[in-house]
Amino acid sequence: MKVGSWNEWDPLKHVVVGRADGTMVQAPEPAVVRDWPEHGFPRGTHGPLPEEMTSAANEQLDAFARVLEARGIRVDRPRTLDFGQPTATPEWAQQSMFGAMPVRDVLVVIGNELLEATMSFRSRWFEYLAHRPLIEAWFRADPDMRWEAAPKPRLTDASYRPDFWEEFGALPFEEQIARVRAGELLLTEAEPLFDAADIARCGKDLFVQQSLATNAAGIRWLRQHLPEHRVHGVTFGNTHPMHIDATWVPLRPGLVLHCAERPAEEELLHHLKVNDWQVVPAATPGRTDPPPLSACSRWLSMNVLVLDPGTVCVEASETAQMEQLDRLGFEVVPVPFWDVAPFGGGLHCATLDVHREGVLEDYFP
Ligand code: ABU
Repeated sequence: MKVGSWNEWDPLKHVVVGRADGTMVQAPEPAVVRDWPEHGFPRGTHGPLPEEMTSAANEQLDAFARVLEARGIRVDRPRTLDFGQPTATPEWAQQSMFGAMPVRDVLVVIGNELLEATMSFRSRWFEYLAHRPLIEAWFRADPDMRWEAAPKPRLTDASYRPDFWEEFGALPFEEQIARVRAGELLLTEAEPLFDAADIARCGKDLFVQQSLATNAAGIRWLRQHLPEHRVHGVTFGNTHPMHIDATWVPLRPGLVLHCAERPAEEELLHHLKVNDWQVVPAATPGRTDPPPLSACSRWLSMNVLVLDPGTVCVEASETAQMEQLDRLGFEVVPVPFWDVAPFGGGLHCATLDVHREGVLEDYFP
């Protein structure tokens, strides 16, 4: 048993695969406004995702776990909690939690360190508890594991721009993008906030997206916490940035898959180019619509899980994405996963790599 992973592509030995049970359409909170009347959740309502959707998602999650185990990869699963229960801190109360499917959002392994993210939604404040029994067991089993948790945020109203959703939604596209580039989105800079899924790991270099879940103070905290790394704060031309792993996906040394609809900053592209990295625009997704009951986009098509530098798991219906990765020299493992998408994401979102073989390398010397 070893906790250790430096990047997104070294040979995967141990992974967590999330669970769909009890996932909620969250109750309203400053960070979250849901309005899905066509699926039975008009604005202001909340509740569990339908039972038949949950069963279908769990079947695909279980099947994915079996695919990984058949390749000799150890798979752990989180526990589920009663995500429908109200929660509170001394400073706020929230009518529901969220779920335990997108493990990637909550936790990240950097070297031998397991780091719990701050999270930035009140409904996700306690989500780490779904994973704590696993983390405790790893800590007992691996004497070299470091266990860190970023400062637990207060998430008072001071952490959110008031009326953000109404005001931002009314802006023209170009102005929305300018706000994204300036880091003037939902979150204020009152305290460090980040979701772990905004981090893409490339050895010594960590690319961290400033987003609706991650602020500049969160990126600064990561930079100070990881002094041996180069932590790059990055933005993309995406009006609703939320997690980097359907936008900027390192596949192996020298190769990043990039969502061309969400252009990267010139500075980031230059950084890769001078180090001979190739930035490849991802294939157009097969689907035209986002998943139901979800804040994710159709670009989950590129939310792949790399098993080793030559092997990648891709959602089984995304044929263009599979063909592109095949042409790039990968063995492609098709994994049916679209029924999981409403529960918070794709194959990368649903997982946490606990152990990948390999050592810290500098890919951008
Ligand atoms: N949470 C990962 C997916 C984000 C997106 O669809 O862009």
